[in-house]
Amino acid sequence: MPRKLIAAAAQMGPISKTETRADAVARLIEMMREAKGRGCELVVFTELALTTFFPRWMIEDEAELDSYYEREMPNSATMPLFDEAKKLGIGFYLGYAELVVLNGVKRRFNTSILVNQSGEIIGKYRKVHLPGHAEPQPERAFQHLEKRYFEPGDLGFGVYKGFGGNMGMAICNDRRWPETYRVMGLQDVEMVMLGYNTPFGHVGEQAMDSLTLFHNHLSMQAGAYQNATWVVGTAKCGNEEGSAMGGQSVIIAPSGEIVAMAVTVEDEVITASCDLDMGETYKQTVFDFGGHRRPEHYGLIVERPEAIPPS
Ligand code: CDT
Repeated sequence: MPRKLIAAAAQMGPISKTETRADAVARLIEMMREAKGRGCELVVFTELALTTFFPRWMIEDEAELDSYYEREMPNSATMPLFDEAKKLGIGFYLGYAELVVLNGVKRRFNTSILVNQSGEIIGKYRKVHLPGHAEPQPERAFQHLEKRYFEPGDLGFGVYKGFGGNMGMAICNDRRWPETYRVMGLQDVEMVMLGYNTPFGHVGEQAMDSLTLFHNHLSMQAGAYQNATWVVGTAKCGNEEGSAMGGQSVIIAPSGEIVAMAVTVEDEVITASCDLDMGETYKQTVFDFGGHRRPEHYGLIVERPEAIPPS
């Protein structure tokens, strides 16, 4: 009996600076209902899904900066999303900016949670790979100040039991790093969920920037195939406050094949029926980790000789 999970990526078009949490949550709920209507048990929202992508600006006023973060989850603004999920019996991944006050010190994380079909949080992840800069770059039209506004996640890449399988989370820039998938692959992950906000031209090298959409898929397809896992990648995209961001949200099978892809840069739900057993075929053959991986020969943990012997 195959373990089928019907999953959705709920891509979001831009969220303007003036949109409230209630506005964003209403959009998420509408897409959640659409996903449920198509038989989904899980909907993957994007990174920082409740606000505009504020790291594009240098924000000096602390109260203004704080206004982009959630101090608790759920809270009064997001409770309608949790209530609707419970009513519909659908789970979700949600990205948001998290502010924790510990011993009077503010700690800021770029966070995602996994909520089950009963509306309970069953997993939490804090983004590890923070791109961009800590100081503004005057030559740039838009900043990317994630290094200023967040600290690296301290929860590791956990894998959670839920939705009939082993579920993992990552956030945006994490998707470019093989370690992200491998750490979860070594925990038998069967579906990696991630949201992203990827502005065009963010590197500042034309040759590389023209490959933004290619690199987006390349990294997720490679991560899926090499770790025999499903990957659901959900964009926030379109022209947000003058910054154009890539879309092409995808659902990728353990074969590395894209089985569903968004075609707009607006709110758009894509779905796929994901056989969670599919990865097992790969894990018993080409990616039999136990049989074929040789970490003891990778040279990382093996002592190197002090000096190369004379010839
Ligand atoms: N949000 C995020 O991590 N975006 C990065 C692009 C910006 S790098 C300056 C990404 O890897 O997609």
